[in-house]
Amino acid sequence: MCVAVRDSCAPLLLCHGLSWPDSLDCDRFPADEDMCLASLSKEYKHIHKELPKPICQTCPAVEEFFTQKRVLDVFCANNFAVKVKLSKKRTVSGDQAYNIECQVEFINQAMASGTALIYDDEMTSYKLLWDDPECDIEVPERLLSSYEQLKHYHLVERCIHVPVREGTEEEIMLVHSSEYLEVVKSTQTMNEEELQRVSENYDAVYFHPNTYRCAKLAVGATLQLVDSVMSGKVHNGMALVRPPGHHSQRNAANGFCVFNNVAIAAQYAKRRYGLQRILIVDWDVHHGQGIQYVFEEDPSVLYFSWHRYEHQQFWPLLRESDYDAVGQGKGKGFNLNVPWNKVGMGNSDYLAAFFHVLLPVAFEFVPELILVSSGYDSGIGDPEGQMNATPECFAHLTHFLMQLANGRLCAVLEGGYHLKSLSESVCMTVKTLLRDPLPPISGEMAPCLSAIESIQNVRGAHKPYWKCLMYEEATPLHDLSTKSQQMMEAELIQTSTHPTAEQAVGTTKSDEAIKTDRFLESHMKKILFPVPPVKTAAAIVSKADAHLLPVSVQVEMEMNAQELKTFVSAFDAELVKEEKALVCLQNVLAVLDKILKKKVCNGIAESSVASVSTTFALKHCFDFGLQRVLCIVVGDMDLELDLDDGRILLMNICQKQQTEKINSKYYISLNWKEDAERNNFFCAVLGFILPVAYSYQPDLMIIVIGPNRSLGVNGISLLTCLLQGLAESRILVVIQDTEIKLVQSVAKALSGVSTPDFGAYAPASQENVLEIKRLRDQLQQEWKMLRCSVRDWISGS
Ligand code: X5A
Ligand code: ZN
Repeated sequence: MCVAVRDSCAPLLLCHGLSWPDSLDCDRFPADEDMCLASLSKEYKHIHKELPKPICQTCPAVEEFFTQKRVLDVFCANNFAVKVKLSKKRTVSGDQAYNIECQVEFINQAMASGTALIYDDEMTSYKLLWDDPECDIEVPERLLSSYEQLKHYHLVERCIHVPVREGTEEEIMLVHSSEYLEVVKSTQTMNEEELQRVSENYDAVYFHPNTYRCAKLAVGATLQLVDSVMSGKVHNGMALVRPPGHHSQRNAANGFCVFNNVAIAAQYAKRRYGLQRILIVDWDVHHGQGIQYVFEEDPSVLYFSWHRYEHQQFWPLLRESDYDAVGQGKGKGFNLNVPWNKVGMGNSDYLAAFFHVLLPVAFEFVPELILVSSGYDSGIGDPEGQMNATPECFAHLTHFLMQLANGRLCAVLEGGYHLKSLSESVCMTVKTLLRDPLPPISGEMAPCLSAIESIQNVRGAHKPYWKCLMYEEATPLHDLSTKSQQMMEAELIQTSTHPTAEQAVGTTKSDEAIKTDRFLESHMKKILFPVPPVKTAAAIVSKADAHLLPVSVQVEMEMNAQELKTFVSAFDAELVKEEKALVCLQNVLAVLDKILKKKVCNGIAESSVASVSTTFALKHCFDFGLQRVLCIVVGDMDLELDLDDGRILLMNICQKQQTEKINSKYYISLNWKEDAERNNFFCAVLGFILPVAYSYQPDLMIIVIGPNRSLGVNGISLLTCLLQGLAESRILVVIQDTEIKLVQSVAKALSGVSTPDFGAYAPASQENVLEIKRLRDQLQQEWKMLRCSVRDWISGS
């Protein structure tokens, strides 16, 4: 047995860069069965549940847990565990034999914490040597100022520094041809004239004698990041690299890009770690056509890109950047393009694309790793993008992606040409990777018509490939609101003589840039806030269960009983007499008070009188001066609340039809009929609850979990995790029945110690989808982030 364990695990370990630990090479190899195997005792069962999903897919799957033979104890000390399965197999000769299948899982992956930051100032050692107005925005200061700003916010010291290395020729050739590699290599020794000549062979590219060295470092930095995340050394990380990569192709440099860092990383991760599903999110404002070409026919890499398109009038001017390029052959459905046909897209447009396109598909895809082509030319003030997203928008985008792939996320810099906007956005991304609470997202939460047209068209184009889009309208919109304007502008360009490009650039651009500088200076001061010293507080009925919560959770023990009595008696004299009810109230108010006073971010409280507790909690919130509280009630519970003034938005997720109450702006009843064990809740959270919550912009959220809940632990975790982007993560979860498993999961979700497993994706039933559609029709006029088709928009405008 032991030999079998070693023989099957050692190669696996090796592929994670670890060798078989000497301590396990004991005399008992190859002794009798199970000498060094501890049998599985009851209390280990939950540990098994919490292990991360296997990341090496080349190893045999374990269908069933082999309980008797387990080496967990021994392996724990070595940061990994083995699951073993014994199965009978028949040999050709017909004899019986045993097949032992093992799987190594890293315990430290579940406990890994930390964010890698990869940066080396050597990547600032090349620049444009001649005049070229198209290329002069890609400057070394892009890296320098980003890194400076990270230092300014003390984010560098909070990250784990990982050194860069050169990517090898073999690695580069995972995507590029050897001929092209030789061309790039040859530029090292060229003089300026020769460099200029090579550069002219490509679109929007310049070479410098140091370009080759930096391009190899950019590849190597990206792969170092992938290795750090995949080995469990860190959860996630960011690589600040130059040159960028997403435009470069097998045989060509393009758009400032030399080697395709992210595409190489995806191929590398597939090979080295046997990954079967990688998600690439390209939020750069340009279409990463280079990445699209590499993975067009590959269903194991899902590529998402939004980009300034303007009916193909914007660089790189490609037909295949439109929404109908869905992938080819086996890769159909795995290429998602969201073309922006107008400039000026902002926070709400980007969020809408996430809620209604990327996130539902991504949760259905179940990626094992996320690579972000992290370009910030989609941010405000960028001369290329001309978009409006403010830096905290990238915090929210990052936060959503962190809920996938067990939190394994690698962000790799691409574009971004307004230095201040770029560096603030980089900081917001890194800060979020470090799990700080997010600043509220600014601006009116209402996507524009043109954004919704694009979103509707992508959803339609992908209807055949994704269950979450099954009930979509499939006919594409051809009469886009931007078309006529586009024609007029095209005509103007043809008929009028242009002002010289230089004039236009020289005056307006720098004025614009200075304006953005000033705006961002004050904007960042407004939105950043001190982070409470403790993330999560818990007040539970049975204090004996405290050890079952994540260690970082602060358990609330006492509250001034006299203070509470006075507070309660002013409200309800009867209650003061009931000792048990008082204790429960005490739990809820103790946690809430800490949240309001910013001693903790969020918290959880058990209360057998959840509805009374919630009423009290709400009153306490308003006494404290809060303006908007989002209250989500899961299960059956009657709350007598005054919902007219908009200070409370009450959402009730329950099984039974609430006939007596009708939906209104501030009272929403979501009928969710499904047994709690199925994970079909994704579409409700992404397509309905999140959009409403983001439209409302609460100051605090209370999630109340009552009896007869129609959501399982997974659904509740998902909800808790995703809502944390709002209200500076101020969430109070009140749980009625004392169910330690649920308390544990919620505490885990709130504290962010690790990304909970939301369970396998299950599509929602038609009934459920129709319920969501019905609610969306009813409410999209009030809560505009719900809009995802033009029909919604017209009826609502
Ligand atoms: C990486 C990147 C943009 C090239 C623009 C050329 N490239 N007009 O943002
Ligand atoms: Zn770009």
